[in-house]
Amino acid sequence: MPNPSKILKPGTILFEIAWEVCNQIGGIFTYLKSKIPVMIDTYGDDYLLVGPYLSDHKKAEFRPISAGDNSALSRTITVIRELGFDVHHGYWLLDDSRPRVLLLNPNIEKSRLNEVKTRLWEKYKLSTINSDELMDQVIGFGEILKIFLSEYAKQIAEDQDIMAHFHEWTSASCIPELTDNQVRIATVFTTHSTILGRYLAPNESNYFTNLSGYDWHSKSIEFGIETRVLLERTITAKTQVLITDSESTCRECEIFLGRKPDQIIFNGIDKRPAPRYELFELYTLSREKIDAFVKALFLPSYPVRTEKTLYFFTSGRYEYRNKGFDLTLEAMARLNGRLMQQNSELTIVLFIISKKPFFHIKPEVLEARQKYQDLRKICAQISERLGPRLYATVTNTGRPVLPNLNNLVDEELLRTWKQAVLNFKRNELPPVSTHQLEEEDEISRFCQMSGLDNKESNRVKVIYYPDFMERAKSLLGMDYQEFIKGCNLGIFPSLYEPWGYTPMETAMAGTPVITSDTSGFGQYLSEIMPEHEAGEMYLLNRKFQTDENAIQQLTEQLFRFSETFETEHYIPRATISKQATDPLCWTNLQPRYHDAYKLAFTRLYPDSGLY
Ligand code: 1S3
Repeated sequence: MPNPSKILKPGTILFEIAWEVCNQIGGIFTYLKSKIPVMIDTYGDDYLLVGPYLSDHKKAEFRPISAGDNSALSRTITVIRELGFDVHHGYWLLDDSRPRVLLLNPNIEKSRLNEVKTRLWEKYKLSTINSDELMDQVIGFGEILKIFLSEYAKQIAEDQDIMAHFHEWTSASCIPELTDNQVRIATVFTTHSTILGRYLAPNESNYFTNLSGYDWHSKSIEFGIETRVLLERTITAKTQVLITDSESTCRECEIFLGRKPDQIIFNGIDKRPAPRYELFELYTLSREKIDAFVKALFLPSYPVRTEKTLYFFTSGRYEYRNKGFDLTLEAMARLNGRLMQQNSELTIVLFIISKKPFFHIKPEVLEARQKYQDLRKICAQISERLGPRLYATVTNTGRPVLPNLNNLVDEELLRTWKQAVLNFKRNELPPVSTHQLEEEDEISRFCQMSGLDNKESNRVKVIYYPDFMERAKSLLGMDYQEFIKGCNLGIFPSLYEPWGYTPMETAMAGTPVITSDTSGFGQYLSEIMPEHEAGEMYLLNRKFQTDENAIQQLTEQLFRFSETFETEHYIPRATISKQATDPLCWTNLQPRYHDAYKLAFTRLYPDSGLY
């Protein structure tokens, strides 16, 4: 394990700041979660995460630490609270680590917010008067953080250093003023995407071909995102060091943000994939749970044969076109048509896991799950009683004649069983979405229009799960990591995907995966593993293709995958080579960050000769 004293000056405090600290939205959450164990090993108590304290904050994931000591941190928190800001210090309760976090309530008083807005206009010509809720929170968060860091710099010893590593523009609006006020803090800004990239890729035809010709200013006005882009550009210009995670985002930084990143650092993993045999065992265990859920949901309406069923899934931040949900659904609809035409006996269940506002889990889903569990319980009771009685009957008579089984089960149990079977039946089709959405979205609309409505004759069924899959509240009784291990294929034909943790996690779980040539991970794979070695990991060409072209490719890939299973009864698992995973281990990527941190200090203290 690297010794921090050899990396940065002993006692250097490292703040890692992101909007997704204790606040799951997309890939930055996974980035942090996977990196934290290595950071704690290296920096121990000198490592502190900072994020927003939001009203729908998951209290279960945060345990407050009661203040009381006289550390610089406690003293600073006291000062900030006295200024009227809402600050929470505690532990982030993750599965395998408990880092210390500081959560700042970004909803600051209106009059204070307006003062900051005026300042931002006067100093940087950032017009935020008509901003939306997110922008107001970003500014509020930046203001508290600026005051907090400036105060903290006063509270610590003069020879102690502070490193602040920000992720994405949402967490970094205080960088310009920290730099201009010459607060003695080194700043590193990692942009995991660009705002214009997220908007232009799904809305402009031939985005990748035209990339170098876009004018950031006119495009940001056209899409109504001028203030956000201006803020992102100001942050980029003022940070000491700029990092991004893939070649394509690096180009975007040059074109849209006007600065070439100092480094491209790929995203990492905290664990190497388990051995093949273990992954297969995990597949079987998780698969049983998925089977149970699918049976509970579908059996009340019509029979399903899970031994002839494949589980496909897609997931990620809800960005319908960027994450390729549109392509996945269209290809699945076409696959359905082809399989039906062939009278295939296969069933493909597509799970779509992406967070969307919902009111509640649909009562029919909870009911179906409950009734299925009841039925299983009764069946287990019957077999428990039947076994010894059957044995006794045969041993008593000594004859190999099967007795009337009805006579071996108690009347009452039989009646309960019959009732449970009758109760289990339902006249409606299995619901496409497991939750009652607050409003109809593109996914539900597409399923309705294309006939992916879970009717019996369809060979492709859809389960849309619009929430994060966490063990405590998961309908399937497992978390996302366990779930993906039990699936047969992860489909991620993203259009805009700077890196792509979703396909990477899928491959690490041993589950076959389709990713696209626009994702950083896809590009990495294609460079490091020749095609014939990329065991069950497929690359879809999207970058310079029309949507129609990409849909045809994807449908063909899905069809071939399903056909192989139907004809060869073979369950493929993905294998990712050590050569591909080793460079992605956080322990191996960490020195790259240390270089970036040193560079930031060199720029902060150009004449010190210390860095
Ligand atoms: C971003 O999160 P997203 O899911 O919105 O950052 C991730 C971590 O760097 C990256 O993997 C992903 O491609 C981006 O999209």
